[in-house]
Amino acid sequence: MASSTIGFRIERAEEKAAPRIAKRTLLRIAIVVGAAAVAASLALLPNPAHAAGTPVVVKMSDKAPYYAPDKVTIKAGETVEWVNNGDTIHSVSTEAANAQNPKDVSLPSGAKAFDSGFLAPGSKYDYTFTVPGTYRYFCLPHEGAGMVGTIIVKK
Ligand SMILES: [Cu+2]
Repeated sequence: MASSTIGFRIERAEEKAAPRIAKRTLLRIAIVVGAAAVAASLALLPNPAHAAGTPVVVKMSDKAPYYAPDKVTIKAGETVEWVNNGDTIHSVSTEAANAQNPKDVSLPSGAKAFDSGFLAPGSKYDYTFTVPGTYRYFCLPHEGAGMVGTIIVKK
């Protein structure tokens, strides 16, 4: 009596588990297919930097121009992606408290400061700008060397 109850429970558990695994597998396939479709569509675009939904890329390097381009104009809601192409750490910061020169930082009123933290060579930092205005930012280790940039966000 007791053992048949246990057996029944195990059977029920297996029945429940089976469709869950199948759904997960389907989800994984969908993600892979979706990612492949996105990659294929990006490859076909003539200027991915300004295509909807793709970030504008600013390359960071160890010598001037440290941020390339150092001045970028985007629309509100667009994303900028900083990519560290150098051999040393870099960062992106609008934290006035961390700047050596207050002129190297500016934020439109209502915008919150952001800071990437230290980015190792090869790593990236994305920030989506929602508040229009002019943003001046700097690299924490290299502000003194002139590693500063500007993002202008239009409405
Ligand atoms: Cu730097």
